[in-house]
Parts: sequence; C-alpha cells; structure tokens
Amino acid sequence: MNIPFTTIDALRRAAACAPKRTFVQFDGQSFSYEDTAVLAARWASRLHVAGVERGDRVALFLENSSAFVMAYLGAHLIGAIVVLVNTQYRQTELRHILSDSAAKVVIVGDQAHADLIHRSDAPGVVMFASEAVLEGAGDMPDWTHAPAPADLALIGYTSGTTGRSKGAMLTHANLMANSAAVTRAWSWTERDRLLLTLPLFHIHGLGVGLNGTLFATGTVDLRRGFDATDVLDTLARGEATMFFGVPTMYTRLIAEARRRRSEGRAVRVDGMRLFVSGSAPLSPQTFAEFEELFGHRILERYGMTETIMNLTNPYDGERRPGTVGMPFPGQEARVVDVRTRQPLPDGEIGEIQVRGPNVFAGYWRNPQATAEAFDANGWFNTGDLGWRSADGYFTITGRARELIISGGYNIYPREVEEVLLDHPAVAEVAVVGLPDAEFGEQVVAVVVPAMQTTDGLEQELIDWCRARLASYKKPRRVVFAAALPRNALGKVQKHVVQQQLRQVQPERTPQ
Ligand code: MLC
Ligand code: AMP
Repeated sequence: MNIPFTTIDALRRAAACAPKRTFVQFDGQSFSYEDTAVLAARWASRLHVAGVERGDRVALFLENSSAFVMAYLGAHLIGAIVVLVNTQYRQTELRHILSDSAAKVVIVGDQAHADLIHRSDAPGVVMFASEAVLEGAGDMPDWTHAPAPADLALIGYTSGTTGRSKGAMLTHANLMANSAAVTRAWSWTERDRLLLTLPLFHIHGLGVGLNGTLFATGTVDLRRGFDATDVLDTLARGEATMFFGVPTMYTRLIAEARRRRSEGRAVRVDGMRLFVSGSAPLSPQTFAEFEELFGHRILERYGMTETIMNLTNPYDGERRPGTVGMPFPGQEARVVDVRTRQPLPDGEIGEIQVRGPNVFAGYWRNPQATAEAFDANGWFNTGDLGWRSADGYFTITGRARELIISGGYNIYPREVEEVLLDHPAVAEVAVVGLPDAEFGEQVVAVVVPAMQTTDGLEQELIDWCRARLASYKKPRRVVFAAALPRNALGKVQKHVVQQQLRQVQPERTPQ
C-alpha cells in the first residue's frame, strides 16, 4: 500500500512503517502512529456501541486536542462521516448544522458545550471527549470496516448567500488527493514538524495541517490556539520546520518580533523551512515586513472548504507577493467571464473556476446548490474574482458573492442581518465589511431603528448577536441611519453603504 486513498489507509501505512514516530504532540504528551491507531480503534469501538454505523454523521464540537484527532480517525475507522463544528458557534448555527446533518453523535469537550447543544434542541447523543468514555472500548483496529475512497469523510459547513450554511461533502479520495498535492508541492516529508495553531474544525487546520502530516507521516505540534509569544518561543527553540497561518497571525508575529527586537532580544527561527499563509489575502506589506524581520518569504496559497487547496506559490521559484500562485499538481484553474461564463484571456478579471480530484462531491442534501456550483464540464465556480498573469500566477481581486473574511473566518452578511432583524428595535439592516488593519475586514451593521431613541442600542445589538451567533460574527460597530440606499428594484445597494461608511469611519489601527 503505497499511496493512501483514505485517511485510514494513511494511518495504517504510517502505523506499519513508522509505528514509534510521533504523529501528534499536544499539551506535553506525545502520540506515536502506533498509539494513534490504538486510540482511534477505541473511539471506533465506542462509537459503534453508541449505534454509529457506516455513513452516519458524527459531529465534533471540540477545541484543538489530541482527543479531536483520535475521535476524527476513530469515526473514519468505522466509515462514519465527520461534521466539523466551530466551537464559537451558538444556538442559531448549532441548531441548523446539527439538524441539517442529522448527526447521530456530537462529541463535546466540556459541560458548557454540552449545555449549548442541549439548549439548541439539536438531535444526537452528546458524548464527552474524555478518557473515561473510552474505558472498556476495544483496542485493536478492525481495518475491515474502513471506508472506501469514494465514501464521504467530512462535511464542512460553509455559509451560503441565503444565510443558511451548506454542508460541503468531501470524500476520502478528495482529502487524500489534496494531501498528495500539498505534500508534493511543498516538499513535505516525514522529517517535517508542523507547528499547528489553527483550529482543527476548519479546513485549513484539518484538511491541510493534520491530513498533510498524516499523509507525509510527519509530526504535528498541535496547540490549543494561536499565541504570538508562544509561537516565537517555539520557533526560537528550533522545534518546528513549518508553520501555517492566516494573515492576522502573521501581523501579530511581526508585532511581537518588533517588540522583542526593541527590547534587544534576538528573534530566531533557525529550524524553519516554510511559512505558509492562506484563508484570506496576505498584503504585500505584511509579506515584505515578515521577510525583513524573519528572512523568510511567506508562501501564499488559496483554498476553500469545498476544494481544500487550489492555488499555491511555488516552493522552489518566485513567491510573488499579492498573488496566490498556480494550480497544485494534478489540478486546473481558469478565469471566466462572470456573465458569459466563457474563459478569459490572461490579464482580464473574472470568476475563478477550478477542477481536480480535490473538488468536493457536492452540498449535503442540497442538489440545487450543487448543480449551481458546477458548470457542464465539471468546473467548480469558486465565487472568487481574479486574473491570471501571462506566466501563470493568479491574483485574487475580490469576491463575486457577499462575504466578509475577518481573521480568516468567513461571515455571511445575510446571517447577521437575519439575527439583527429579529430584534424588536431593528426595522431594517444592512451588514457590510470594512477594511480592518488587524483582521483584514470587520463587520459593520447599518441599522434603521424601529423607535426614536437609540440610547444604548449599539451595545445591545452587539450583545444580541454575540448571544446567538459565533462571537467573531458580531458587528464591531452599529451605525444608525434614517434609511438604506436602495436601487429602483428596492434592493439595498451594499456598495453605496460601504462607500458612505468609509467616509465617516477611519480604518481601525492594530491593537
Ligand atoms: C477572534 N475574534 C475575532 C476573530 N477571532 N473577531 C473577528 N474576527 C476573528 N477572526 C474575537 C472573538 O470573537 C472574541 O470576541 C475575541 O476576538 C477574542 O477571541 P480569541 O479566540 O481569544 O481570539 P484570538 O485567539 O486572538 O483569535 C484570532 C485568530 C483566530 C486570528 C487566532 O481568529 C483564528 O484562529 N483564525 C483562523 C481561522 C481559520 O482557521 N480559518 C480557516 C478557514 S478554512 P469577544 O467579544 O467574544 O471577546 C478556509 C479555507 C482556506 O478559509 O483557504 O484555508
Ligand atoms: P471558506 O469558505 O471558509 O473555506 O473560505 C474560503 C474563501 O477564503 C475563499 O473562497 C476565498 O474567498 C478566501 N481565501 C482563501 N485563501 C485566500 C487567499 N490566499 N487570498 C484571498 N482569499 C483567500
């Protein structure tokens, strides 16, 4: 078995070839590939006892931890489909994701998260990710129930224009094709040690970081979250060879490095061979500042939940700031006219389409959305706008869909608008993204109030959103207006709202 076609193939191969090599290091504990096979088997056995069968959905509502990794692989070991759930999600998101996916089991990390699941009236048995839950579970991996390459491995919810998020279905073959492409493109080997501070509940951390490590039979140094001080300390000890992050992480690393330099302290990243950025645009300024301070040119790549990774700057060759490079090996990308859907010549801006073995199998129980996402020749419409240079580098210039990306998290204005409209003091609302020095973009709501007085209403509306949605989706500012600009058909003109706001609101400076 040389090329793995499922995560379980990959685990089995690693446990056979390198049983003692550390796969995951977390919180002072090391788990070898052999340990991982045993723990995954115990999760598989426990889930089986809970009634999970092949094709059933198992939701992970978990922070980064070794248990996340073991439960993920354990679910796969019995052919279950893992549903990823951001731990910042609150009732509105949880209710929709858990009932839409009809998850049979939801694995949680603590009582607070279990309570949230119960309060959201979601179906499914709640199971705690604790050692106790695995007591008495069988130890030996039973590879016979392992999934086939075409079986679904993951459902990642990605918000839609309707405000209701859609479940992107990724097969095992998608995951492994992506891992094969990424490991090849970035020369990722078993000697690599990835410092991973990204959340595992999104595709950047899981689909690129964790699956790539498993495919390469390397080691991942997994952290609960991102902390610039901790990252620089780890890199100074020469403990990592690679780091993957979103642009906000890089701006924070730059600020922390500058702070250290100003105190006369050295900033060393000796063992490092690769820094990768993605999930949101990396500014050429951040690229240049990072190079100056750290002596590394960040490799920027472009991806999305539906396709994992699409485009990458070269590992060997020119990493061009402001661009996202070229298709990964075995994949294709092109730019089409937004209206005619015909391919455009180099240099012209249109919608980016991609095609390849990494591209997802469609949206969960949503054939209409699936049909709209592809053209007749199997090209996937990314919804991102950009152009290709004569020498093949793609540049992303904007988005064809309404989407705010804040610190690498996607926020669909419609979802926030719906929650705000539920508040009795809100008559009309438009949510837009404005530039933000720290997070790239920030959420701003323009509200037409239903009553005369707006005293204290801004904070009340922010708190209202925080209680119902993931906190990062809440507006940073609420601006009150007498009316919203509308076109002749009565549709709110978001670009006018944005222009007006830019005139009254200066860009926020980093904290
Ligand atoms: C946290 N907060 C944010 C935020 N992250 N607000 C806006 N945008 C964000 N991205 C808010 C919280 O809601 C909270 O508010 C306060 O900040 C502190 O929360 P925290 O958790 O302590 O924040 P911090 O650890 O500093 O998080 C910043 C971050 C994080 C950059 C480390 O956002 C992050 O990990 N981003 C990565 C997201 C990611 O993995 N994206 C990939 C998606 S896949 P309050 O008010 O409640 O205190 C994808 C495809 C691809 O896009 O190509 O990769
Ligand atoms: P998600 O739906 O969370 O997977 O986010 C995917 C979206 O993130 C893409 O459609 C892009 O809009 C954006 N994205 C990812 N990587 C980049 C990048 N390097 N530059 C600009 N946008 C990016």
